[in-house]
Amino acid sequence: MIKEKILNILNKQINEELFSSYLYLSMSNFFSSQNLDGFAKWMRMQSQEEYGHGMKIYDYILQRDGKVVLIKIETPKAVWKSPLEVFQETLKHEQHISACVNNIVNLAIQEKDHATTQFFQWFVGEQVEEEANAINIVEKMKMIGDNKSGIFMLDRELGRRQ
Ligand code: OFO
Repeated sequence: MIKEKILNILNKQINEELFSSYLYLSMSNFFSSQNLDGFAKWMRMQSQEEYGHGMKIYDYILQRDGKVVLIKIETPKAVWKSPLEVFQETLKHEQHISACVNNIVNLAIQEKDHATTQFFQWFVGEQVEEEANAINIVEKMKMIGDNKSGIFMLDRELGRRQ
């Protein structure tokens, strides 16, 4: 049986992942309103990925015979100053998620919950990738600056995400 402390932090993490999904959907919506369809597609796919992360934890709790508790998802921000600001916030948000994942692993180790420690290794690896993707886009956007054709090309590149 999963310990209550672990169960609570896992339920909180479902909420974090679903909020991430909601935040990225809001960013996608913002990009659509700016006619940046490639960025919008990238963010929409990211939103779906985050939903998947939440459900991965959801299924894990059920597997461990725990109780899933769904809590209120906050309203995400809807307007940003520039595409660069959107991706800078994405990076900041992913760094926050990495800290949440590390806290879960720390607690699982402390509570000698080997199953949760092992299960969360996937998330540890995923966060390295998520942060690297955001850094990569932020750096490209800084290089491009206000150059419209650069933004157009990056929009096209990100729109190719499958
Ligand atoms: Fe972006 O990795 Fe989940 O939250």
